[in-house]
Amino acid sequence: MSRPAAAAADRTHWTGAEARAILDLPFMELLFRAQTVHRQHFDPNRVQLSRLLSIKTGGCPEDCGYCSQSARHGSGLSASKLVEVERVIAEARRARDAGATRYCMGAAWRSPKDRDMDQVVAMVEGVKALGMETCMTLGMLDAGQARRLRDAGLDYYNHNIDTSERHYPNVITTRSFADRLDTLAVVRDSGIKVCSGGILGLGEGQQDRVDMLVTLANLPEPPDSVPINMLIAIPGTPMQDAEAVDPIDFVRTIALARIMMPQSHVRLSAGRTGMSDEMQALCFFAGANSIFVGDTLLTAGNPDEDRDMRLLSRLGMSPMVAHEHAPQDAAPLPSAPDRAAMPVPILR
Ligand code: SAM
Ligand code: DTB
Ligand code: SF4
Repeated sequence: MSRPAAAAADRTHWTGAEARAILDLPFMELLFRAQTVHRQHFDPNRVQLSRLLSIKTGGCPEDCGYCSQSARHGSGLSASKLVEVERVIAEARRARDAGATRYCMGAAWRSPKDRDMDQVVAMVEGVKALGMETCMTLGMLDAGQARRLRDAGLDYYNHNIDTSERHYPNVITTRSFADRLDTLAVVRDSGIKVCSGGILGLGEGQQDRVDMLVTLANLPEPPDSVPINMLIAIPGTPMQDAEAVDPIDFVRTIALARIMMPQSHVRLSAGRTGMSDEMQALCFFAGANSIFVGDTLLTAGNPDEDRDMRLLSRLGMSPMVAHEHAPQDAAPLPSAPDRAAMPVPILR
């Protein structure tokens, strides 16, 4: 590969072979290129903090092989009802006061029912009024539902493609890869920003990881946010015994995502409890610039706040402010000695 990183960053159409050649570069070369691209678009010392809340847990009719919330698997999770709007807003306020700038609400649905839309819209309006960025992940959407969410002020909609088109049927059979792309088009066309990524550790090969990123990067517009999850193997699901991902391969995939989608927030998403601090630091160096904070994701665990804040402080990294997207949006960074004395945000 002789193409300089900057030229690679300008690509809007990728082939699997081109992307694979980058993934397979010597590790130091790959990370140097990813960090170079990262610095052209973001402040490398800033990380975006999102908080997740499950607004409707369990009992999902879909069969996603990794998920604790599918009614078709034996994870033992019981189903609960849609959470009250007031509780969601109170939780979001606590998250905001503790430093999170984006609030992501997830429901274990194939798609929202029209009867649930008023409640969901009220959640978006309420969280938005707190000054936070809002994100929802509710399954498949139709155009009318997307319009309602947009009109309520929803900033992002998360809908993952999860893996490559080739590997997808080995993981999910109740909705197709094309269904996922259709929902992404509905979201994009409505004007809501797209958050879409996938999971590593579903038994896929390296080329599946590459092809998943090729699909995302070649969308009419790359997603604004790209969550890269490491499988949390849930007992009772078909993926309970899946082979763990090699940490170096995980970091390589983050670097490739950064190079292929230079302007997107790449989120080091589920699975951080299984990562060392050093692995997470490498992921940040490879271009990850967003994490979920708080000790619970939707149903599974996440590192506790103290560990995360210690890690960010040790790395001299500080949280982005809401709606911060580019280096010019960032407040000036404190100098190194000041950074040592920097207050660590308390996340509850
Ligand atoms: N039901 C909605 C949907 O699937 O579109 C929204 C919630 S779903 C839990 C959101 C995403 O979380 C999934 O697409 C998947 O990528 C990720 N996820 C779910 N379970 C996971 C697990 N055990 N490990 C890693 N990521 C997971
Ligand atoms: C995403 O890609 N990861 C988040 C968010 N989007 C909604 C969800 C992770 C879920 C991890 C498993 C659980 O908590 O049940
Ligand atoms: Fe349902 Fe979403 Fe879990 Fe799939 S990932 S089973 S759609 S909650």
